[in-house]
Amino acid sequence: MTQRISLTRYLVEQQRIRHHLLAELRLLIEVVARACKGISHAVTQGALGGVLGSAGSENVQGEVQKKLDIIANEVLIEANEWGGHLAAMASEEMDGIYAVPNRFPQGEYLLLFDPLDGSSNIDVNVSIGTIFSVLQKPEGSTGVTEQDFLQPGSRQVAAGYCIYGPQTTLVLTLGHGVVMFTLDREQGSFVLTGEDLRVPEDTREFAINMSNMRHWDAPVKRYVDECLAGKEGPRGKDFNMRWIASMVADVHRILTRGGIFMYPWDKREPDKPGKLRLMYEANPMSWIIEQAGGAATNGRQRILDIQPNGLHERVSVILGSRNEVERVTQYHLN
Ligand code: P6P
Repeated sequence: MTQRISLTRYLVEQQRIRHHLLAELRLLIEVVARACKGISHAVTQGALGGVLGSAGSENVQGEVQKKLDIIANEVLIEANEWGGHLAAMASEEMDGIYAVPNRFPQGEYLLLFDPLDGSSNIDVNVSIGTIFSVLQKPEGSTGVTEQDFLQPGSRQVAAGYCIYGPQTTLVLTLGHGVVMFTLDREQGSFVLTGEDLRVPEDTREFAINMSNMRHWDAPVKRYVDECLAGKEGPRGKDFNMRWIASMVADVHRILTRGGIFMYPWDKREPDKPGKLRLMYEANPMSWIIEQAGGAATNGRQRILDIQPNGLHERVSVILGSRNEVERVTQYHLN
C-alpha cells in the first residue's frame, strides 16, 4: 500500500522545498482544513443534525441563507479568529471585512471565503463546498481596510476548495500546481490522493445553465449552438452537457476530466457582469484551473488580471479546458 501523506506532512515538505512558503501560511491552511472538516461533519449530518432548510434570513447579497450557510460561516470565522495567522477575513455571508480583534494574535494574511457554495443543493443532497482565497496584507498597512483586500487574483498566495460530496475532498494550490486530499474520516485527517492535477486542453463537455439561453450575449450563444450542432456542425464532434448548479462540483469535475464552465453576463441584470463573485469564487477557482493547465476569462480578459473595485464584485466566468475557453473568448473579441 502506498505511504499515506497527510496534509500536514505535505505542507511541511513543501515548506522545506519552497522557502517562501512561510510556516504562518502553512498553519493558516491547516486551520482552514480543520474548519472544513467541521463543516463536512455538519453537512453530512443533514436532517439528523437539524441543519437543513432556511435560516429565515438574507445575506448581504439579498439571498436567503440556509442554516448551513450560517453554520459554515461561523465555523470558519471561529477557527481563524484565534488561529493567529490572519489580519482579517471576508465572506460572501458578511457585508464588510472582519478584522481579527486585538485580543487574538494577529497575522499577515487576508482570508476570503464562500463558506458554503451551492447551498441551494443542500436540501436535495447534492455536492456543495467551501471556496477560499488567501492574500497578503499590503506592506506597511497599519489597520486593515476593505481596500487592502481589493487585489487582483494574480496576487493570491493560496487558493482552494473543499467539496462535500460522496467524499470530502480538499483541492489546493500554492502556485506550484494543484494537489488533492481526501478526508479519511476514521483517522480524521486529509490524505494526499492527487498531485499535479491537469485539465485536458480539449473537451466534449460544457457546463452552463441552459434555461438562460434567451438572455445570453451573441458569442456565448454562438459557442453553445456549435456544441449543440454536434458532429454535423462546425465543431465536427458531439458534446455532452452537465450543470450541477454548484460551482465547486462543476469545477471539480472539470479539474478531474476536463470541460468548460460558463456563467456569463446575461441581459436579466444588464448592469451586472454576471452572477458569480470575483474575490471568493472566480479568483480562487481561476487560479486552481490555471495552475492545472486550464484557462479562465470573463470573456474578454484573464480573470486573475481583473482589478477589483468591491469586495462582493461580480464577474462573468468562462473557465476550464484551455482550447475551449480560448475559443469562447475569441468569439467575444471578434
Ligand atoms: P443557477 C450557487 O448558487 C452558485 O453561486 C454557483 O455555485 C453555481 O454555479 C451557480 O450559482 C448556479 O446558478 O442560476 O444555475 O442556479
